[in-house]
Amino acid sequence: MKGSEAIIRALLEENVEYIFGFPGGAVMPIYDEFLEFKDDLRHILVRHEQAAAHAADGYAKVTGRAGVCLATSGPGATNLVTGIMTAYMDSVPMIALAGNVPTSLLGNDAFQESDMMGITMPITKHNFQIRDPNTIHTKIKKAFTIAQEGRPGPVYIDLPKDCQTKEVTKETNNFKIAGFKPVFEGHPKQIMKAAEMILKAERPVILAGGGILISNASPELSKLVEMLNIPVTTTFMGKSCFPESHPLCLGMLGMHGRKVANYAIGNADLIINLGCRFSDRITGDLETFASQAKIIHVDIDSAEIGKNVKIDLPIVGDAKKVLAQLIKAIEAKAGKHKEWTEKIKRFIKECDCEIDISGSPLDPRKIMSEFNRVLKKDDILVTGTGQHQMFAGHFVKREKPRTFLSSGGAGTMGYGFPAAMGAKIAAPDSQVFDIDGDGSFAMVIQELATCKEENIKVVPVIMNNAYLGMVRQWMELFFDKRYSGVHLKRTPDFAKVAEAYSLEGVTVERDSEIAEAFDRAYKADSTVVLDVITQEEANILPMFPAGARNTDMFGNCIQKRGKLF
Ligand SMILES: Cc1ncc(C[n+]2csc(CCOP(=O)(O)OP(=O)(O)O)c2C)c(N)n1
Ligand SMILES: [Mg+2]
Repeated sequence: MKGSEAIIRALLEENVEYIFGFPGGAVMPIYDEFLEFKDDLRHILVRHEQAAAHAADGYAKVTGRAGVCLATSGPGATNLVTGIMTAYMDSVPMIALAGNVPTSLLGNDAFQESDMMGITMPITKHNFQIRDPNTIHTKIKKAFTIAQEGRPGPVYIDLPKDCQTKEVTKETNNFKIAGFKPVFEGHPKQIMKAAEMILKAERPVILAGGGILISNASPELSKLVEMLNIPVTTTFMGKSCFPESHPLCLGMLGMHGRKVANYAIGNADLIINLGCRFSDRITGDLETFASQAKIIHVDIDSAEIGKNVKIDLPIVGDAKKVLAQLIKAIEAKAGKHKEWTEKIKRFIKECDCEIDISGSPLDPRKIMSEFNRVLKKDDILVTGTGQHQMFAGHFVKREKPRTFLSSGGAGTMGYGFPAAMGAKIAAPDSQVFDIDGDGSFAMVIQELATCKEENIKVVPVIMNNAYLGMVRQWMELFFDKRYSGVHLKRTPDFAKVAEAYSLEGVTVERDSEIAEAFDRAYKADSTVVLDVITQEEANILPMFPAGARNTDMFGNCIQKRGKLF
């Protein structure tokens, strides 16, 4: 068997069903082999390699299994880089494969050679170069283990062309990975201490991060909340891990979060962090962050504990396992914190403000209200990066894990549309919406061809404010409204572009047109682009400036700076 066949067989052994890719000289043996395996492995031809990586990311976020993408060497491989980095920042399991020049030419600046091992080193969990076809099976298996186990992340595999064409003669089979031993169970002593701290606390808050989604710990989280009556705030990456209609759900915290979430964190006496890495977008000023609280931090990656915030009780382990241990340790002790919980519940209600706001041009919140009307529990909402992303994080309610996907750590414009394609492949029975910006969508607009030709139905809803809105907002607020390089001026006409790809495009300008357009898109069999013309200079508020205190939120519902309620 040739190396190219061994590569595909190794992928099949890992139950890979889809591969998002774009061909070229250095991967032609693999593309040739696809023809032999077309019933087992579906190759989805994207129109830019970055989209292949984002699609693999979207697929992985929905399934919890590694998404796979493939590119040729040199420019094909470097086009994957943004997608790999995006996955790395959000701990997404991914296998990124790319061809390379034959081993005899490595390091010679041969045609389309790029040092992807060097380039991907800081943006992958690990990378492999396969120089000997006998190691293909072993290295691919190890790559999947590393990508998926413990804290997940992308693994890059470099495939020099001769390892694809040479015969596999004697496969190696040492699958042990030296030094790789994720810890899943929390230390029993730490669990007991945590249980004591939780039962003693008067104003506890659970801070649930993306780790809850990754470890599928939502049922355990709900159980603990029911037992103890503790309010829950989720990070942007944790959105959907706890039902947002729950009376104890505070919603998202942080810079663009809900004021009740920031209030609760600022006034808590105990924070139970489950799988969240205390990013600067949630902490703001570290000196004053959660200044009244003791902090328990549960994380599978010990390197995250104490990295940004001083911790009182660290627990290294998998969120699901640790939650189960905590539940056992606490048993059915009656829920206390009544005074705190009742107060927080009142504030939560106050925070659920009216967002079905009529008027022309359209208020962005009107679109969020429409999403809350249209989206069913299993439907998936993916976003681009910018104001629209934060509007969605703040206002759209999600109830089921893995139904809200976005690029949190990297904030990658262009993530939404291709990630939505990957999500749709992973969950064909769900409707997949991509709430996107006019700037973000334009970066990956060519993927309309992929949707058309591969029969992938997603609904991009472009919040067309004619601006790189988030940057414009910062210029308005922090640079004396000196707008520079942010006006996109409504070019192109997105509905017409959709038509050029033989897809339906609808421009929405008035309140009265929204519901019909959404319903039409919902019912359609193929991709429909909704170009929603919104107010040009609407801001996503309240917010706190970078590095400020959580309680320094301003704007919108906040009457007096520094006083949230
Ligand atoms: C690839 C990339 N380039 C630049 C940025 C910086 N940036 C963050 S938000 C933003 C504006 C996004 O504009 P748009 O997609 O129209 O969304 P809006 O904010 O208007 O909703 C920019 C330029 C980024 N996050 N990603
Ligand atoms: Mg915009």
